Amino acid sequence: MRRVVCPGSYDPVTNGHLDIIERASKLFDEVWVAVLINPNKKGMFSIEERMEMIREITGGLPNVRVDSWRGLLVDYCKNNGIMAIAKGLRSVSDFDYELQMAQMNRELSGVETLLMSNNPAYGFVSSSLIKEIVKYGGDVKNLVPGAVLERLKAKLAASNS
Ligand code: COD
Repeated sequence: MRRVVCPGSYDPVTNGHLDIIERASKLFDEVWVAVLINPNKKGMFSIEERMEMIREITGGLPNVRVDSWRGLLVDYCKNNGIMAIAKGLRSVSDFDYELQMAQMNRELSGVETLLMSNNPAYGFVSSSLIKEIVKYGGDVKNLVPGAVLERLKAKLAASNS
């Protein structure tokens, strides 16, 4: 069983994330999408909301499951028999950061990291930019799945009421 993890904050999941998850699902028997909990960072969406959105948009991918984890990613991999970490690369600055994490994770546990070139259509997409644009009334409908767009609009409406 070849099992890979796609880890992230996913606050919220974007089309860029989804592209990586879909492509990983064609390469591995199982893809575990893990929402990593960072106790020092309060997000826009709760961990449960993030997981629900990912579940909704990956419902058509039978070998994808969604989970959350607080702690080191390498411990999550060890506990769950995960052989590799799949990440997307958008830019040179992503590369510097991702390479450092890949090397550290390999040093800590031997787990391999697969750095996948991103879909250029989403090379400029990040969860933080999406949230900022939505906050100021911008249109992100081509950049996030429909289910995520609805949740973003609901959050905006709630914060304005
Ligand atoms: N196109 C393609 N890929 C993308 C895009 C896009 N537009 N946007 C993001 N991605 C990919 C990137 O590979 C990114 O790594 C991943 O999706 C997740 O992105 P985010 O923004 O949701 O999440 P990050 O970058 O905040 O996630 C960082 C982790 C949570 C993975 C990292 O901090 C971690 O592993 N934390 C656990 C604690 C730990 O083990 N720390 C030691 C690390 S060495």
